[in-house]
Amino acid sequence: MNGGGDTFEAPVSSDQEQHEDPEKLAMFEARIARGEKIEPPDWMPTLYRQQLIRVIEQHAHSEIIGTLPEGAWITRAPGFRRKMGQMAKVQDEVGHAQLLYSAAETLGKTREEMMNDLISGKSKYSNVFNYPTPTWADSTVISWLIDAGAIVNQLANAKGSYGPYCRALERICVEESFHLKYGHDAVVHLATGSAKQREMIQAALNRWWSPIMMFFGPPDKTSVHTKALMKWKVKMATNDECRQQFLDMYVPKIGDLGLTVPDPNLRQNAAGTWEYTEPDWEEFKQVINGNGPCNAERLAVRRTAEEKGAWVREALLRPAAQYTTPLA
Ligand code: FAQ
Repeated sequence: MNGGGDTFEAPVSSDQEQHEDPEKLAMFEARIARGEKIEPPDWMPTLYRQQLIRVIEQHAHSEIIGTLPEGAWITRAPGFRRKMGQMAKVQDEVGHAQLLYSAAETLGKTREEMMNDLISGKSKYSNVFNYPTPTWADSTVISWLIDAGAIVNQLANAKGSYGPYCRALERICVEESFHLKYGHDAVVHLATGSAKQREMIQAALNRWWSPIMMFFGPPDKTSVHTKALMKWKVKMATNDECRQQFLDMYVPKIGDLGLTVPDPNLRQNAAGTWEYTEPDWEEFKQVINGNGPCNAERLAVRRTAEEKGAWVREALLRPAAQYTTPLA
Protein backbone atom coordinates (compact mmCIF):
# COMPACT_ATOMS: atom_id res chain seq x y z
CA MET A 1 0.00 0.00 0.00
CA ASN A 2 1.56 3.17 -1.06
CA GLY A 3 0.35 6.65 -0.54
CA GLY A 4 0.33 7.31 3.16
CA GLY A 5 -2.94 9.11 3.73
CA ASP A 6 -5.95 7.17 4.87
CA THR A 7 -8.79 6.58 2.47
CA PHE A 8 -11.49 8.26 4.47
CA GLU A 9 -13.09 11.57 3.82
CA ALA A 10 -14.10 11.85 7.47
CA PRO A 11 -11.75 11.12 10.35
CA VAL A 12 -12.19 7.61 11.68
CA SER A 13 -12.52 7.22 15.36
CA SER A 14 -14.06 4.72 17.72
CA ASP A 15 -15.84 7.79 19.17
CA GLN A 16 -18.10 7.49 16.15
CA GLU A 17 -19.60 4.39 17.71
CA GLN A 18 -20.96 6.58 20.47
CA HIS A 19 -23.01 8.50 17.90
CA GLU A 20 -24.65 5.39 16.49
CA ASP A 21 -28.24 4.51 17.40
CA PRO A 22 -27.64 2.12 20.34
CA GLU A 23 -30.58 -0.10 19.44
CA LYS A 24 -29.47 -0.51 15.82
CA LEU A 25 -25.89 -1.06 16.93
CA ALA A 26 -26.96 -3.79 19.37
CA MET A 27 -29.01 -5.52 16.67
CA PHE A 28 -26.11 -5.27 14.23
CA GLU A 29 -23.67 -6.74 16.74
CA ALA A 30 -26.09 -9.55 17.58
CA ARG A 31 -26.24 -10.44 13.88
CA ILE A 32 -22.45 -10.49 13.71
CA ALA A 33 -22.34 -12.68 16.83
CA ARG A 34 -24.80 -15.13 15.23
CA GLY A 35 -22.49 -15.37 12.22
CA GLU A 36 -24.95 -13.73 9.82
CA LYS A 37 -23.71 -11.99 6.71
CA ILE A 38 -24.27 -8.24 6.43
CA GLU A 39 -25.51 -7.24 2.96
CA PRO A 40 -25.30 -3.82 1.20
CA PRO A 41 -28.83 -2.56 2.00
CA ASP A 42 -28.54 -3.52 5.69
CA TRP A 43 -27.94 -0.97 8.41
CA MET A 44 -24.29 -0.86 9.46
CA PRO A 45 -22.24 1.45 11.71
CA THR A 46 -20.34 4.19 9.89
CA LEU A 47 -17.03 2.88 11.20
CA TYR A 48 -17.77 -0.63 9.90
CA ARG A 49 -18.54 0.82 6.45
CA GLN A 50 -15.41 2.98 6.46
CA GLN A 51 -13.15 0.17 7.61
CA LEU A 52 -14.56 -2.17 4.97
CA ILE A 53 -14.02 0.40 2.23
CA ARG A 54 -10.43 0.89 3.41
CA VAL A 55 -9.63 -2.82 3.56
CA ILE A 56 -11.39 -3.87 0.34
CA GLU A 57 -10.12 -0.89 -1.64
CA GLN A 58 -6.51 -1.45 -0.51
CA HIS A 59 -6.90 -5.11 -1.38
CA ALA A 60 -8.23 -4.25 -4.88
CA HIS A 61 -5.35 -1.82 -5.45
CA SER A 62 -2.91 -4.53 -4.34
CA GLU A 63 -4.26 -6.93 -6.93
CA ILE A 64 -4.00 -4.39 -9.72
CA ILE A 65 -0.55 -3.05 -8.79
CA GLY A 66 0.44 -6.65 -8.00
CA THR A 67 0.22 -7.43 -11.70
CA LEU A 68 3.18 -5.17 -12.47
CA PRO A 69 6.18 -7.04 -10.97
CA GLU A 70 5.02 -10.33 -12.53
CA GLY A 71 3.70 -8.64 -15.69
CA ALA A 72 7.26 -7.50 -16.38
CA TRP A 73 8.13 -11.19 -16.96
CA ILE A 74 5.35 -12.17 -19.38
CA THR A 75 7.54 -11.67 -22.43
CA ARG A 76 10.71 -12.92 -20.73
CA ALA A 77 9.49 -16.02 -18.87
CA PRO A 78 11.57 -19.03 -19.91
CA GLY A 79 9.69 -20.89 -22.63
CA PHE A 80 6.29 -20.54 -24.26
CA ARG A 81 4.42 -22.59 -21.61
CA ARG A 82 5.62 -20.34 -18.79
CA LYS A 83 4.88 -17.19 -20.82
CA MET A 84 1.29 -18.43 -21.29
CA GLY A 85 0.99 -19.32 -17.59
CA GLN A 86 2.40 -15.97 -16.51
CA MET A 87 -0.06 -14.11 -18.74
CA ALA A 88 -3.01 -16.12 -17.39
CA LYS A 89 -1.96 -15.45 -13.80
CA VAL A 90 -1.62 -11.72 -14.37
CA GLN A 91 -5.03 -11.70 -16.05
CA ASP A 92 -6.53 -13.48 -13.04
CA GLU A 93 -5.11 -10.83 -10.68
CA VAL A 94 -6.76 -8.08 -12.73
CA GLY A 95 -10.00 -10.05 -12.46
CA HIS A 96 -9.58 -10.18 -8.67
CA ALA A 97 -9.23 -6.41 -8.61
CA GLN A 98 -12.49 -6.09 -10.56
CA LEU A 99 -14.32 -8.35 -8.08
CA LEU A 100 -12.95 -6.36 -5.16
CA TYR A 101 -13.70 -2.93 -6.63
CA SER A 102 -17.27 -4.13 -7.20
CA ALA A 103 -17.50 -5.28 -3.57
CA ALA A 104 -16.18 -1.91 -2.35
CA GLU A 105 -18.63 -0.04 -4.59
CA THR A 106 -21.53 -1.67 -2.73
CA LEU A 107 -20.44 0.42 0.27
CA GLY A 108 -20.83 3.72 -1.55
CA LYS A 109 -17.40 4.66 -2.89
CA THR A 110 -17.27 4.84 -6.66
CA ARG A 111 -14.64 3.08 -8.73
CA GLU A 112 -13.53 6.43 -10.13
CA GLU A 113 -12.95 7.78 -6.61
CA MET A 114 -10.98 4.66 -5.71
CA MET A 115 -8.85 4.85 -8.84
CA ASN A 116 -8.20 8.55 -8.27
CA ASP A 117 -7.13 7.84 -4.69
CA LEU A 118 -4.76 5.15 -5.93
CA ILE A 119 -3.04 7.22 -8.58
CA SER A 120 -2.85 10.33 -6.41
CA GLY A 121 -1.06 8.24 -3.76
CA LYS A 122 -3.81 8.73 -1.18
CA SER A 123 -4.75 5.06 -0.90
CA LYS A 124 -2.41 2.27 0.04
CA TYR A 125 -1.64 -1.11 -1.48
CA SER A 126 0.48 -4.03 -0.33
CA ASN A 127 4.10 -3.29 0.57
CA VAL A 128 5.40 -6.27 -1.42
CA PHE A 129 4.57 -4.83 -4.82
CA ASN A 130 6.97 -1.95 -4.34
CA TYR A 131 10.04 -4.14 -4.81
CA PRO A 132 11.61 -4.98 -8.17
CA THR A 133 11.74 -8.38 -9.87
CA PRO A 134 15.26 -8.30 -11.35
CA THR A 135 15.26 -12.01 -12.27
CA TRP A 136 12.74 -14.66 -13.30
CA ALA A 137 13.35 -16.27 -9.91
CA ASP A 138 11.96 -13.15 -8.19
CA SER A 139 8.76 -13.54 -10.14
CA THR A 140 8.48 -17.22 -9.15
CA VAL A 141 8.92 -16.32 -5.47
CA ILE A 142 5.98 -13.91 -5.78
CA SER A 143 3.84 -16.53 -7.51
CA TRP A 144 4.56 -19.10 -4.84
CA LEU A 145 5.06 -17.33 -1.54
CA ILE A 146 3.15 -14.07 -1.92
CA ASP A 147 0.19 -15.99 -3.24
CA ALA A 148 0.62 -18.40 -0.33
CA GLY A 149 0.53 -15.52 2.14
CA ALA A 150 -2.48 -14.01 0.39
CA ILE A 151 -4.33 -17.33 0.64
CA VAL A 152 -3.65 -17.59 4.39
CA ASN A 153 -5.15 -14.11 4.89
CA GLN A 154 -8.04 -14.53 2.47
CA LEU A 155 -9.19 -18.00 3.53
CA ALA A 156 -9.61 -16.64 7.04
CA ASN A 157 -11.38 -13.44 6.00
CA ALA A 158 -13.69 -15.26 3.55
CA LYS A 159 -15.52 -16.44 6.68
CA GLY A 160 -16.07 -12.84 7.77
CA SER A 161 -19.20 -10.76 8.10
CA TYR A 162 -19.62 -8.69 4.93
CA GLY A 163 -21.36 -10.77 2.24
CA PRO A 164 -19.98 -9.17 -0.96
CA TYR A 165 -16.37 -9.22 0.30
CA CYS A 166 -16.61 -12.82 1.53
CA ARG A 167 -18.09 -14.04 -1.74
CA ALA A 168 -15.36 -12.24 -3.71
CA LEU A 169 -12.69 -13.78 -1.45
CA GLU A 170 -14.06 -17.30 -1.88
CA ARG A 171 -13.78 -17.03 -5.62
CA ILE A 172 -10.36 -15.38 -5.45
CA CYS A 173 -9.03 -18.14 -3.18
CA VAL A 174 -9.96 -20.82 -5.69
CA GLU A 175 -7.98 -19.06 -8.40
CA GLU A 176 -5.11 -18.27 -6.04
CA SER A 177 -4.76 -21.97 -5.30
CA PHE A 178 -3.90 -22.49 -8.99
CA HIS A 179 -1.37 -19.64 -8.74
CA LEU A 180 0.21 -21.33 -5.77
CA LYS A 181 0.70 -24.57 -7.74
CA TYR A 182 1.98 -22.58 -10.71
CA GLY A 183 4.48 -20.71 -8.53
CA HIS A 184 5.56 -23.84 -6.67
CA ASP A 185 6.19 -25.66 -9.93
CA ALA A 186 8.37 -22.80 -11.20
CA VAL A 187 10.33 -22.62 -7.93
CA VAL A 188 10.84 -26.42 -7.86
CA HIS A 189 12.18 -26.22 -11.42
CA LEU A 190 14.83 -23.70 -10.38
CA ALA A 191 15.61 -25.31 -7.01
CA THR A 192 16.24 -28.69 -8.64
CA GLY A 193 18.01 -27.25 -11.66
CA SER A 194 21.60 -26.28 -12.38
CA ALA A 195 23.89 -24.69 -9.80
CA LYS A 196 23.24 -21.33 -11.47
CA GLN A 197 19.46 -21.79 -11.19
CA ARG A 198 19.71 -22.83 -7.52
CA GLU A 199 21.83 -19.80 -6.81
CA MET A 200 19.30 -17.58 -8.56
CA ILE A 201 16.31 -18.86 -6.60
CA GLN A 202 18.17 -18.64 -3.26
CA ALA A 203 19.17 -15.04 -4.04
CA ALA A 204 15.56 -14.19 -4.88
CA LEU A 205 14.33 -15.79 -1.65
CA ASN A 206 16.90 -13.75 0.25
CA ARG A 207 15.58 -10.56 -1.34
CA TRP A 208 11.91 -11.37 -0.72
CA TRP A 209 11.94 -12.86 2.77
CA SER A 210 11.77 -9.61 4.65
CA PRO A 211 9.00 -8.04 2.49
CA ILE A 212 7.03 -11.31 2.84
CA MET A 213 7.33 -11.18 6.64
CA MET A 214 6.00 -7.61 6.48
CA PHE A 215 3.19 -8.59 4.12
CA PHE A 216 0.97 -9.78 7.01
CA GLY A 217 1.04 -6.31 8.54
CA PRO A 218 2.71 -4.86 11.63
CA PRO A 219 2.94 -6.91 14.84
CA ASP A 220 -0.39 -7.21 16.66
CA LYS A 221 0.85 -5.01 19.46
CA THR A 222 1.27 -2.08 17.07
CA SER A 223 -1.60 -2.86 14.65
CA VAL A 224 -4.02 0.06 14.63
CA HIS A 225 -7.11 -1.55 13.13
CA THR A 226 -7.06 -5.19 14.22
CA LYS A 227 -9.23 -4.71 17.31
CA ALA A 228 -12.11 -2.99 15.48
CA LEU A 229 -11.86 -5.28 12.45
CA MET A 230 -11.91 -8.44 14.54
CA LYS A 231 -14.75 -7.24 16.71
CA TRP A 232 -16.93 -6.94 13.62
CA LYS A 233 -15.50 -10.02 11.90
CA VAL A 234 -13.98 -8.23 8.94
CA LYS A 235 -10.64 -9.66 9.91
CA MET A 236 -10.82 -13.24 11.19
CA ALA A 237 -7.18 -13.69 12.19
CA THR A 238 -4.64 -11.20 13.48
CA ASN A 239 -1.52 -10.19 11.57
CA ASP A 240 0.68 -12.31 13.84
CA GLU A 241 -1.65 -15.32 13.59
CA CYS A 242 -1.49 -15.19 9.77
CA ARG A 243 2.31 -14.78 9.87
CA GLN A 244 2.63 -17.79 12.19
CA GLN A 245 0.35 -19.90 10.00
CA PHE A 246 2.37 -19.00 6.92
CA LEU A 247 5.62 -19.99 8.67
CA ASP A 248 4.07 -23.28 9.85
CA MET A 249 3.05 -24.17 6.34
CA TYR A 250 5.93 -22.88 4.23
CA VAL A 251 9.18 -23.03 6.18
CA PRO A 252 9.22 -26.86 5.91
CA LYS A 253 8.38 -26.69 2.19
CA ILE A 254 11.21 -24.21 1.57
CA GLY A 255 13.60 -26.53 3.43
CA ASP A 256 12.41 -29.53 1.40
CA LEU A 257 13.66 -27.75 -1.72
CA GLY A 258 17.13 -27.38 -0.26
CA LEU A 259 16.67 -23.63 0.12
CA THR A 260 17.62 -21.68 3.23
CA VAL A 261 15.37 -19.13 4.89
CA PRO A 262 17.64 -16.09 5.33
CA ASP A 263 16.97 -15.72 9.05
CA PRO A 264 19.43 -17.44 11.40
CA ASN A 265 17.06 -16.85 14.33
CA LEU A 266 14.09 -18.59 12.77
CA ARG A 267 13.00 -21.52 14.94
CA GLN A 268 9.90 -23.01 16.46
CA ASN A 269 9.91 -22.89 20.25
CA ALA A 270 8.59 -25.59 22.59
CA ALA A 271 5.13 -24.01 22.45
CA GLY A 272 5.14 -24.32 18.65
CA THR A 273 5.46 -20.56 18.09
CA TRP A 274 7.87 -19.42 15.42
CA GLU A 275 10.54 -17.05 16.66
CA TYR A 276 12.14 -14.88 14.00
CA THR A 277 14.13 -11.74 13.48
CA GLU A 278 11.70 -8.85 13.26
CA PRO A 279 11.85 -7.34 9.79
CA ASP A 280 12.86 -3.71 9.54
CA TRP A 281 9.55 -2.05 10.43
CA GLU A 282 11.01 1.36 9.64
CA GLU A 283 11.55 0.18 6.07
CA PHE A 284 7.95 -1.07 6.04
CA LYS A 285 6.74 2.34 7.14
CA GLN A 286 8.74 4.02 4.40
CA VAL A 287 7.49 1.61 1.73
CA ILE A 288 3.81 1.91 2.65
CA ASN A 289 4.15 5.67 2.80
CA GLY A 290 5.32 5.95 -0.78
CA ASN A 291 9.09 5.73 -0.38
CA GLY A 292 9.85 2.16 -1.41
CA PRO A 293 12.15 1.23 -4.29
CA CYS A 294 9.36 1.04 -6.92
CA ASN A 295 6.44 3.11 -5.55
CA ALA A 296 6.89 5.99 -8.00
CA GLU A 297 7.31 3.66 -10.97
CA ARG A 298 4.25 1.56 -10.05
CA LEU A 299 2.01 4.61 -9.78
CA ALA A 300 3.43 6.14 -12.96
CA VAL A 301 2.52 2.98 -14.90
CA ARG A 302 -0.97 2.99 -13.43
CA ARG A 303 -1.40 6.68 -14.19
CA THR A 304 -0.40 6.16 -17.82
CA ALA A 305 -2.86 3.26 -18.11
CA GLU A 306 -5.62 5.51 -16.77
CA GLU A 307 -4.76 8.27 -19.22
CA LYS A 308 -4.52 5.94 -22.20
CA GLY A 309 -7.77 4.20 -21.28
CA ALA A 310 -9.73 7.42 -20.76
CA TRP A 311 -11.28 7.37 -24.25
CA VAL A 312 -12.57 3.83 -23.69
CA ARG A 313 -14.27 4.81 -20.43
CA GLU A 314 -15.70 7.90 -22.05
CA ALA A 315 -17.14 5.85 -24.90
CA LEU A 316 -18.61 3.29 -22.51
CA LEU A 317 -20.17 5.96 -20.32
CA ARG A 318 -22.15 7.43 -23.24
CA PRO A 319 -24.68 4.68 -23.80
CA ALA A 320 -27.05 7.10 -25.56
CA ALA A 321 -24.49 7.95 -28.24
CA GLN A 322 -25.39 6.72 -31.72
CA TYR A 323 -23.26 4.01 -33.24
CA THR A 324 -21.83 4.85 -36.63
CA THR A 325 -23.06 2.48 -39.28
CA PRO A 326 -20.06 0.91 -40.98
CA LEU A 327 -19.69 1.87 -44.64
CA ALA A 328 -19.19 -1.69 -45.71
N1 FAQ B 1 1.22 -3.32 3.01
O1 FAQ B 1 -3.60 -1.76 11.68
P1 FAQ B 1 -2.98 -2.57 10.61
C1 FAQ B 1 -2.24 -10.25 -3.05
C2 FAQ B 1 -1.05 -0.68 6.73
S1 FAQ B 1 -3.40 -9.35 -2.22
C3 FAQ B 1 0.88 -2.02 3.05
O2 FAQ B 1 -2.46 -3.91 11.02
P2 FAQ B 1 -5.12 -3.82 9.14
C4 FAQ B 1 -2.68 -11.02 -4.27
C5 FAQ B 1 -2.54 -0.67 6.99
O3 FAQ B 1 -3.26 -0.48 5.79
C6 FAQ B 1 -2.47 -8.55 -0.96
N2 FAQ B 1 0.26 -1.45 4.11
O4 FAQ B 1 -4.00 -2.72 9.38
C7 FAQ B 1 -1.57 -11.07 -5.25
C8 FAQ B 1 -2.66 0.48 7.97
O5 FAQ B 1 -2.57 1.72 7.25
P3 FAQ B 1 -3.84 2.76 7.13
C9 FAQ B 1 -3.22 -7.60 -0.17
C10 FAQ B 1 -0.03 -2.26 5.14
O6 FAQ B 1 -6.00 -3.32 8.08
C11 FAQ B 1 -0.54 -11.98 -5.12
C12 FAQ B 1 -1.38 0.37 8.75
O7 FAQ B 1 -0.45 -0.37 7.96
N3 FAQ B 1 -4.12 -8.27 0.74
O8 FAQ B 1 -1.16 -10.25 -2.63
C13 FAQ B 1 0.29 -3.63 5.15
O9 FAQ B 1 -5.73 -4.22 10.44
C14 FAQ B 1 0.48 -12.04 -6.07
C15 FAQ B 1 -1.59 -0.34 10.08
O10 FAQ B 1 -1.81 -1.75 9.91
C16 FAQ B 1 -5.05 -7.56 1.40
O11 FAQ B 1 -5.16 -6.37 1.21
C17 FAQ B 1 0.94 -4.15 4.02
N4 FAQ B 1 1.31 -5.43 3.93
O12 FAQ B 1 -4.31 -5.09 8.60
C18 FAQ B 1 -1.60 -10.21 -6.35
C19 FAQ B 1 -5.97 -8.35 2.29
N5 FAQ B 1 -0.11 -4.15 6.32
O13 FAQ B 1 -4.84 2.11 6.21
C20 FAQ B 1 -0.57 -10.27 -7.30
C21 FAQ B 1 -6.99 -7.50 3.00
C22 FAQ B 1 -0.66 -3.13 7.03
O14 FAQ B 1 -4.38 2.96 8.50
C23 FAQ B 1 0.45 -11.18 -7.15
N6 FAQ B 1 -6.39 -6.67 4.02
N7 FAQ B 1 -0.61 -2.01 6.32
O15 FAQ B 1 -3.24 4.01 6.53
C24 FAQ B 1 -6.10 -7.10 5.27
O16 FAQ B 1 -6.29 -8.26 5.60
C25 FAQ B 1 -5.56 -6.09 6.26
O17 FAQ B 1 -5.89 -4.80 5.79
C26 FAQ B 1 -4.00 -6.19 6.47
C27 FAQ B 1 -3.58 -5.04 7.40
C28 FAQ B 1 -3.67 -7.53 7.11
C29 FAQ B 1 -3.25 -6.04 5.15
